[in-house]
Amino acid sequence: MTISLPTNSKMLTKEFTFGVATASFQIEGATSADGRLACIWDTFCATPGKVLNGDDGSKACNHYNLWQEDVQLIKSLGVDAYRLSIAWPRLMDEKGQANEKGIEFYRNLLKSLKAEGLQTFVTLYHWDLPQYLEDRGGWVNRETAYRFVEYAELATKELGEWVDSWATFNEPFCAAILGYEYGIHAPGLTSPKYGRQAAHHILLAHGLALPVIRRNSPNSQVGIVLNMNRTYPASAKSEDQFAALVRETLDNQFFIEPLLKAQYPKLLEKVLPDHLPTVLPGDMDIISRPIDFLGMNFYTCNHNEFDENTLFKDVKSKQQVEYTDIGWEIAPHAFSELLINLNEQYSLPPMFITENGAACADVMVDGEVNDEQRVRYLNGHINAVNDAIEAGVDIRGYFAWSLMDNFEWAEGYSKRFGLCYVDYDTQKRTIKRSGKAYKALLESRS
Ligand code: IFM
Repeated sequence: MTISLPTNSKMLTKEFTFGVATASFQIEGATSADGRLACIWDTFCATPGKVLNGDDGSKACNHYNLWQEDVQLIKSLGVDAYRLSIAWPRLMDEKGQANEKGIEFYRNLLKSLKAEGLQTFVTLYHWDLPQYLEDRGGWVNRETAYRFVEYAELATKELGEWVDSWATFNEPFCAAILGYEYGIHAPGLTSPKYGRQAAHHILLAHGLALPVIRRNSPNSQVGIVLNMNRTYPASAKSEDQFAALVRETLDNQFFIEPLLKAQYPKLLEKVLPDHLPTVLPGDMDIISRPIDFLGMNFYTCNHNEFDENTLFKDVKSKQQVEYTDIGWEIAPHAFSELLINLNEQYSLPPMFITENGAACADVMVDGEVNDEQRVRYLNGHINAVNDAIEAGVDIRGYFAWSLMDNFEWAEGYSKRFGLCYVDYDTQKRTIKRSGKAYKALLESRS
């Protein structure tokens, strides 16, 4: 099994960027080194019952110390670009003063990536909010948006020279809704009112930071990364169709509509008015400021039926389908469909697929990991991107999630998403069969 594209695919030309992605908390470890402050995920991990096996980020992949080796690993995969995130709690102290040691770490990393000829895609916020800000209300507190702008100011002033592309946020849905509404991610709060208000403040922070980033880093592209799933009605019944519509509205449209149409979905006013945040005059103009690109993370699809109390409820597909090790259905057709639908509904900026990948039950045998399911997953989804491009969607790049196995949030280290296997005892990295297949695809480009 290989990963291959039609020979005339636009994805095989120099204009298309292929990369691998990671995030700070998931790989860095060294959570108390060099003045790094505590973040909400340190606290969440330390709270019994929140993260599987009581795992935490203190060691992770020890990337903070092994970054030079990791740059060589990235290079050896033959990719064009590396997507990483910066840990806010490494960069500044509680008073907003710069932490030179933290800045130095990212400066060295970025310079080394550039020296290797790699494009750098950097996310400012991939969920590691400093704990002292959560103690003041976190993203439910509007003030946090202004603190984010100060952080963005510092990060882009100090590091902008080596960054090709800045994303303000990774997956506002997860940061706000999983963290403040469903309570399964840090900080673990459980109210729709909190979740939607947190989402609004994250989007506001994004819009407020845009001119600051552009001023400090005029040669970089600036955008934001959303995650989306396609939700199908469990049956042809109109109530199930309604359920799927509400679910997509809450998960997808709630985030893309403010960015591209300066409004929250009208449907919510009718069916879930308590899911609408408090919006101050001028907020929607700030949130909808133009962006250079929209990042899209995609993994799976949902099937929903109507539920009297919650309006929608997840059910399993009635078809014969395949799941990954994290229980997510493999549905590449949903990926191309989602992208094509969005292109019809919105005037999209250039798009990058900033994450896509599979958690598999990988085993190391005689020094090799034969992750055949992940190879098939990547082949299906990369071809789904190609289908969307053929249908007219302007997609400029694709990043596999992830460079290497890492801390998978509430699942701890139990789920492996990497193209490279990490032995957490020895910190040895081994390129899996999927990593080799990805490399072979990239080498096949003219
Ligand atoms: O590991 C995460 C990542 O941090 C954000 N997007 C989804 C991935 C897989 O769950």
